[in-house]
Amino acid sequence: MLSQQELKQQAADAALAFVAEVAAPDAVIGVGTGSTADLFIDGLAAYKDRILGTVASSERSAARLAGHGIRVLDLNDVAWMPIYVDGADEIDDHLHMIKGGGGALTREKIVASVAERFICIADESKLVAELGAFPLPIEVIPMAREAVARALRLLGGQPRLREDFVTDNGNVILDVHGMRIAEPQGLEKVVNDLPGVVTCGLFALHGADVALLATQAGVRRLD
Ligand code: ABF
Repeated sequence: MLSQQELKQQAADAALAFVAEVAAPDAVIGVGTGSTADLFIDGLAAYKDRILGTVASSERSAARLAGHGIRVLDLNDVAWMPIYVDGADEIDDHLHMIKGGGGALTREKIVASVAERFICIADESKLVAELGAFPLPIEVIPMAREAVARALRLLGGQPRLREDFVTDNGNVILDVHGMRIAEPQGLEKVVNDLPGVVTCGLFALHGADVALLATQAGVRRLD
């Protein structure tokens, strides 16, 4: 029986096959945040001389990349990003995701938006029939916290301020519990439209292109 850590390692290793495929002197790899992404970063070190560099979705991942001597670039200087590799808190079989448990959702969405393909790496416990058991993280500009929280209650959720947490962008996170997410794309639009919301942790309008889900029987690929 493989542990959850070993499963994460398998998913991270599987993503390295995509790196091998796209590696080129001008290729930039988008790198996510979280414990599975950390394992991917460790494996990416072996490819650092075969790519131009990386763009990180958080200060934390940037530090880990730099620790391996992997070049970290400013997104504004990047012309080509064939893949973005990141974990998820939940993913459904349409490859819609909830992300942001680590609080890096805004930069994750920005970097992912530039990449040609989003490769999601996770153990199979993240695969769900319907998103929403994991509280939906929403990054909010601090002065809008209560106004956004009231609007989220009207949408049927119970927002809770993430205590003692400030995002890399200087904002706060509301974690919304109990929200029914029957239509992830519609809800993503509605929440993103609330004044003061920077980003909603639903990645449904642009979900993953490939999911590599580690199971006891090997890595399952969903496209
Ligand atoms: C991130 O990593 C997040 O958006 C998500 O919160 C998280 C998943 O983390 P882990 O791989 O540690 O389960 O990309």
